[in-house]
Amino acid sequence: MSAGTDPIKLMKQEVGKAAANRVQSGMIVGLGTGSTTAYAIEFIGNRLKSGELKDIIGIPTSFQAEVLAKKHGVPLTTLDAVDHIDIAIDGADEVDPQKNLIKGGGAAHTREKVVDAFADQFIVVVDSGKLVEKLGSTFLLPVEVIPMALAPTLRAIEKLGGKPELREGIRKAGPVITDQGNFVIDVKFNTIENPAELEKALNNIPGVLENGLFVGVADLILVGEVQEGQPVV
Ligand code: ABF
Repeated sequence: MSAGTDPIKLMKQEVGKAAANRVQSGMIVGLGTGSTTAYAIEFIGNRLKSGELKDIIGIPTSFQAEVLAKKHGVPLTTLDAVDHIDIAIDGADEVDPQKNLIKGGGAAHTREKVVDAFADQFIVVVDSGKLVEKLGSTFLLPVEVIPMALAPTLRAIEKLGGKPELREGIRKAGPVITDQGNFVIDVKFNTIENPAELEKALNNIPGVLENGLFVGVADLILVGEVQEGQPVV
């Protein structure tokens, strides 16, 4: 694998490796989405190939995670076939000092929250640019909504003080469609003073499936940063 000399890529690579090194033989591992977790999946695959790691099985949180796991030889199963998840490794878009997260930049937060919250230990892998004092400062809050409820949901989110926008595809015209066949609304809140309260209020809107606030779910945050040009975790 080569991350070239790009410090951000090197940082993501190092933090992905650090997370992969916490996986022990025999574990059931939740596999997240995003470019940082992609390195963790690749390193898990490398450890399996070298024989250093044996008998682990992955639970993917998205189609992207599934494709990457297969590419790197990480065996997969589903939640129906296990009674626990030892470790989940996943990325985030923002992390606050209380380890609360905003996730969902990859439109996969619904399945991610199921796997990450179910795991005995949820390890978040981020570069230092994701650390914020207050959630919502740098990233819009994703909300997954069933298509027929889009209009009333937009109005309900405005009543909560948010500025909602339907997420449009970049490569493909039209709204982004999640793995569940739903839409994603990205919401600007001036400040998110009480993430726990907002997470519940949003999920209480009829038609909302899940939102990207992960409150009290993360157990360990692995942060990559670059010091004197070298990535450290
Ligand atoms: C996924 O990882 C998403 O929840 C989040 O948007 C993304 C962050 O990706 P990256 O590591 O590429 O910044 O879990």
